[in-house]
Amino acid sequence: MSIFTTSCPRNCYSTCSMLVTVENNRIVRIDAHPDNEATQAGVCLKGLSYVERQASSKRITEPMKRISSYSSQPAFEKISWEEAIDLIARKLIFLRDVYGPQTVFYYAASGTKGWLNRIGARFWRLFGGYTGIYGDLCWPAGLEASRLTLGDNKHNLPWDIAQSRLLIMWGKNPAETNVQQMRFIGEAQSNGAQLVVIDPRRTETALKADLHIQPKPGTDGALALGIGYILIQHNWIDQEFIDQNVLGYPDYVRLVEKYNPEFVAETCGIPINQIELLAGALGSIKPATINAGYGMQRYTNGGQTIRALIALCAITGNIGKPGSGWIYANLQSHIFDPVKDPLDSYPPNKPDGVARISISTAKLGYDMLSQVNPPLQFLWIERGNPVAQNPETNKTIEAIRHLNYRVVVEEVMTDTALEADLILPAKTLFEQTDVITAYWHSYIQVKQKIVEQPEHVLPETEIYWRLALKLGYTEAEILNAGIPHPGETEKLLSSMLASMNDHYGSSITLEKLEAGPVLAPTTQPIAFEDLQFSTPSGKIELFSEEAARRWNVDPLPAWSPPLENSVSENPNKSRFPLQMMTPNNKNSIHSQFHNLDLIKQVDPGARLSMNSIDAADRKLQADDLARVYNDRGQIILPVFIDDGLRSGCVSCPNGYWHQHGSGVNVLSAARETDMGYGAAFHDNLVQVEKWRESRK
Ligand SMILES: Nc1nc2c(c(=O)[nH]1)N[C@H]1C(S)=C(S)[C@@H](COP(=O)(O)OP(=O)(O)OC[C@H]3O[C@@H](n4cnc5c(=O)[nH]c(N)nc54)[C@H](O)[C@@H]3O)O[C@H]1N2
Ligand SMILES: Nc1nc2c(c(=O)[nH]1)N[C@H]1C(S)=C(S)[C@@H](COP(=O)(O)OP(=O)(O)OC[C@H]3O[C@@H](n4cnc5c(=O)[nH]c(N)nc54)[C@H](O)[C@@H]3O)O[C@H]1N2
Ligand SMILES: [Mo]
Repeated sequence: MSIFTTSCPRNCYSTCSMLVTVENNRIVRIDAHPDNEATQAGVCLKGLSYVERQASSKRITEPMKRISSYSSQPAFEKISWEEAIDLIARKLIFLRDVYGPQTVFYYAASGTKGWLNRIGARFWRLFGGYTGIYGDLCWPAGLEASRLTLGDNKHNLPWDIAQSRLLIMWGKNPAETNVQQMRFIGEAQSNGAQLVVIDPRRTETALKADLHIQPKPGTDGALALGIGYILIQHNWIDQEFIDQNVLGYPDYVRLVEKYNPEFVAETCGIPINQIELLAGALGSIKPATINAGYGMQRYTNGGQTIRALIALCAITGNIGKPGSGWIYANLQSHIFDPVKDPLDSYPPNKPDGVARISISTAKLGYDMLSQVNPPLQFLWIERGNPVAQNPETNKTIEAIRHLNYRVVVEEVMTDTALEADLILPAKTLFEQTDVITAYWHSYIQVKQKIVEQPEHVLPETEIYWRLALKLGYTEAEILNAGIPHPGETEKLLSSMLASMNDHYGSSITLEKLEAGPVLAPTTQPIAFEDLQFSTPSGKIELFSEEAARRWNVDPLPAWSPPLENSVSENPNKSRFPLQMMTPNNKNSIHSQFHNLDLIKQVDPGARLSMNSIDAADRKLQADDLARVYNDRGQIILPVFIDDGLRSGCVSCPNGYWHQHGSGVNVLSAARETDMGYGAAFHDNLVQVEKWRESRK
């Protein structure tokens, strides 16, 4: 029996450090690592379920070739790695000769973190070029809004909020999505802090709040400007902080003039007294922290909304001090970026035709189909499940089926794997050593190889190595492209750590990380304590010329209604009157985990949450099956009556599988956010009707 330090590489705030017990090449126990101050209290149920996940018979452990056509039930047969690599190489050479290398579409998403993820793009670059994606499904509108306003995406270390006296969880639901944070929220509350939650749903987090405000979805920007109006009217602002650190305050004052409480109450659909209560709290309680989640920026006005929220921290002087600040994303551990390897820089859309073409991840299906020069013929997917997770599933499937050949590297038979011609088995987190960073705390961590993988599983790095050899490249050429020899991936990680150490004067080695997590060397425990903002003006920019230039938005954080929303003038509003939200779920990380027995025991499965008023209007009762539809598609879900949900909204978590009929992205639109090229998932109007009565 041995115990190893490792970390959870899922795309999740917490990015827990773990101690994992291994017996006879089996994972038998998972514990929290005591040295990570953010996650030492315990791992979540998903983390515990790795014991089952690692040994699961549902895992794909050999290359599998499709033997059925698309019109029949998908069927696959096992083939050897030699056959698989040979098949791929022949396809690639032929298609590159006929169409050029960009006929290959390389799609990778957020299934796992790790520095070795970059090897994929290096391989396709060696190949001569490829088509890739731009944008991100997750958080980019808010990242860009924070960068434009503050210069950097960073915040105080997680435990600092225990010192806060006023905590505003704005569109964030840590009780489900960042459970480790609840400990520090609890500490703050025991110290007397007030907790405000702003969310159209009465979430598990909202149940703990002193004040829960439920605005109409997509109206938070107006609410923030309305709070600004009251703060200014009562002079509850920090004039000295503003004079020294804020650009564009007089313009902001003019902007908020029309956001009087009556207008804001009407726009957001909330009582005036709640607006006044929140403004009163923010104007009088210090220090205060505003923590925004990522759900709220998945609208066509998401970036501007986030800018309007940060402005509240700026005008009240709640930045750069303990217990205060703006929490969105903490990229202080992403410190390899400034020392970026030249092998990873890639000139996008180079006109000579031997480079990368980029298409939008938010508009994936449409953009895939519209490529003509060259048309896309070959798809390689790893660490992603676009059929389930990208907007407009029916379009995504149409585009995937339109191709000539599809390779999917996967652990399990996902919706996307079911579309493949060839499935290659993927490693798990316990089967290859890598280094990972986080976006909530700022620890650098190792994710260790602690078990031998099943005989026919290869990590992506080795798949690429073998494929490159088969394509006829010499070992020297492959190494030169930055693709490590299969036995030398750890050497590559060590050399990356060494160049990082050179840059920062630090001394982080793999051996050190094997003992426990290490805070990134330049971590500022209190972000912006030095009041240095790397914006064009060097100040916090409420007025941002760059925002206007880059994204064609108002240079001020003005509010406008989202495109497909109950508050906008949308021609389809009468046909589709309900706003559909598709938040994240405690028991899964997007499309991962809920196929496991341990998780099934606690997870209720996909269901449509609905207010009883909206349900009664449609003669729906609990457990009835409802048809949820719009012009993009339909899904059938059991009804869950939830009077904590704002009337006019319905909700079902994303991540459930399309193959079970529960994929919510059948309904969402392939549409970008106002900045950052994110996906506006929640700009989504639907109608609901009875499909069948409950048989319970
Ligand atoms: N409607 C709606 N849709 C959403 C969202 C929403 O709020 N609403 N949220 C969006 C957000 S925030 C995100 S981040 C995305 C997430 O969407 P994706 O990035 O697609 O993430 P996952 O579903 O977590 O994982 C994708 C796959 O990676 C596989 N995988 C895990 N580890 C490895 C590995 O080491 N190698 C390989 N080859 N595969 C691996 C998993 O088995 C899984 O099937 O979804 C987005 N989709
Ligand atoms: N258990 C678990 N943890 C996760 C993940 C997971 O899938 N499962 N995913 C990880 C990832 S990749 C991400 S991006 C994060 C996301 O973490 P969060 O941002 O906390 O999660 P979301 O569920 O996307 O959105 C948070 C809340 O925003 C609310 N919301 C939606 N629209 C609006 C609006 O217009 N206004 C307001 N005020 N609120 C609104 C939703 O009701 C939801 O409760 O979580 C990470 N952690
Ligand atoms: Mo995400």
